[in-house]
Amino acid sequence: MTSFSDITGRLERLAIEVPSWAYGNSGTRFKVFGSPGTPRTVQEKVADAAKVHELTGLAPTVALHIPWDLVDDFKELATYAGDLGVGLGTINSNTFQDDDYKLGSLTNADSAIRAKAVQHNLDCIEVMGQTGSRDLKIWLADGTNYPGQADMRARQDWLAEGLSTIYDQLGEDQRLVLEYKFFEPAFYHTDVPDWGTSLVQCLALGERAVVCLDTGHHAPGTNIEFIVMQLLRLGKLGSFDFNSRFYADDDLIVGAADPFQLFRIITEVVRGGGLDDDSDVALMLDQCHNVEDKIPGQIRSVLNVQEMVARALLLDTAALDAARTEGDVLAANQVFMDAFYTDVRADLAGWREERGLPGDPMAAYRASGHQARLAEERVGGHQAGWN
Ligand code: LRH
Ligand code: MN
Ligand code: MN
Repeated sequence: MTSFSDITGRLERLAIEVPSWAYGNSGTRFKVFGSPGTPRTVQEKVADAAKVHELTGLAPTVALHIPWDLVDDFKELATYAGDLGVGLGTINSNTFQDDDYKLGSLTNADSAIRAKAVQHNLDCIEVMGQTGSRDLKIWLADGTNYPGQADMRARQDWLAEGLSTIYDQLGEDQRLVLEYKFFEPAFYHTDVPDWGTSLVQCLALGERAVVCLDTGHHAPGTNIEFIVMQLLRLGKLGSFDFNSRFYADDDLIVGAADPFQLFRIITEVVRGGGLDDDSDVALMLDQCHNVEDKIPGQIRSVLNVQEMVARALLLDTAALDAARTEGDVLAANQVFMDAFYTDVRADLAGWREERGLPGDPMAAYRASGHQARLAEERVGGHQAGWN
């Protein structure tokens, strides 16, 4: 049996990257509700991310989205972040908000638009040089709405071509991380709809091209932990975009909709070595907080991941192996469920306090009055990306 004290070493090393865009106002196509205290600049988003790290010790880096988070001097931004106790992480390349990309970016039939999309990614690599980021994350909104609209096959070839030009410009320690999503904004076909497509494109590129698995990007009922297992087995799982969903790409707080699914996923991460010291798997959040306050929304999220990691680490793997070897289906399932149902909250609270952190970061944030101060100081915050 593993006890809580056996797993604190691994918990100590747990790091969850937070997205800059989680701190901006966001919403649906029906309404974006502004909330008091919303960041007005990239610096303020970074400061909010730093607050999450200060109270949890879990979120040492913040991911940027370019051009949403464009600044004149990224080195200066990195120094600013460092002074607040956090680093700049993954650079997300955005080729979905420019009119030119209406019919696709890296897969557009127009070679001039493809070249523009490639150039944007090369610009992102420049940014990575200044921020010291390891990962360039590419998610494409590319796809079509109607059968016959485009040549799907040609678009795969253009995609391969564009990605390879980008990949060639990466530094030796940098990676290209290709994210997939089964639909939206395109509703008929999407150019990188699934892990298979992402994987084959990455395999063609080389070792430093890896897949990003966003938990909200699958059809309902998909066994996501199987995909996690397979990508880890192949050494091709680059990163996670964690969030949770009831319907499609809801981007709700990770672990909120289906904690058991999160447990199953993290169990496979542990099994596949994704939390080992030498692992390159990056754990990130990709969420929006449409109706709740954003900083505590992010605090809740990283705590949810931490809790589920603790439960997964407590899984009695010896008992599980024994039950499996004996073919005892029910015993194996019971061992698994016992770990899932283990309440680790008190242990985690005590352990946080030992390390000088608030035992209950949510309560600490509430009591700090920080949110009210931000609301007073910051007037005119805007939607994620409107910088
Ligand atoms: C696409 C996505 C992708 C983007 C982010 C804003 O749905 O998950 O990761 O970069 O949302
Ligand atoms: Mn994502
Ligand atoms: Mn998404």
